[in-house]
Amino acid sequence: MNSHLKRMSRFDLTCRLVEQLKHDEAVIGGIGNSNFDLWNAGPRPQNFYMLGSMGLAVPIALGVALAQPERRVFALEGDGSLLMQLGALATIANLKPRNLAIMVWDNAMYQITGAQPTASAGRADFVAIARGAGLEQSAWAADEEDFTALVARSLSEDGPWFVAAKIDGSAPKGQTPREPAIIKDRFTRAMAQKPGDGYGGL
Ligand SMILES: Cc1ncc(C[n+]2csc(CCOP(=O)(O)OP(=O)(O)O)c2C)c(N)n1
Repeated sequence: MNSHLKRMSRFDLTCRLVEQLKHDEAVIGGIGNSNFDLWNAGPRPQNFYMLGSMGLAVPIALGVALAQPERRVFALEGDGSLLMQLGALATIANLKPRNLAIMVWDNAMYQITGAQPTASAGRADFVAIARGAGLEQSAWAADEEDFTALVARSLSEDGPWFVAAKIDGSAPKGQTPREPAIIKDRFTRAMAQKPGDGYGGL
């Protein structure tokens, strides 16, 4: 099991990811805390903030990765939200988008709606699930340094990647402004810019 893993801060890990981005990488933040901490790590037009439904960060990221194979794409998703859409992992394993990386924040609860326990508070192990779906490059981040190293690998080596991190119960400091039309417009305009000069992606 994974009880030995360090519980980390979602915001700290999100900052570690964002700091390693070069410019054009797309980052899709899942509903609630996942996209709030992505916003708090520093707004970028290449970020998409999912405001309404659980389970959509990974499918949206898959769509972007397939549409733009030259762009690196990250999905940041909470454990409860990933559980809503586990089938996406099997789809991704079969499609093998080499530019896609999935980061799962496992706090073992539906934190934002009142900390109800998720299946990973019991026996579910997300890395075992991802491997079983066919995602071979799947790993738990043991600590912050390990997470940083896994992000570096997911930026430089072919995916698809699946990285899960045990996180603590700290709440985001602020929330993403509730401006869905602006978020969509800004993101689609950013995606219309092809990865260009200085892009250190694929
Ligand atoms: C399809 C769907 N079901 C239920 C909700 C209500 N809801 C919004 S966020 C949330 C919990 C999200 O849990 P998780 O993804 O683990 O993130 P956390 O809050 O723990 O950061 C729930 C139940 C929703 N928005 N969409």
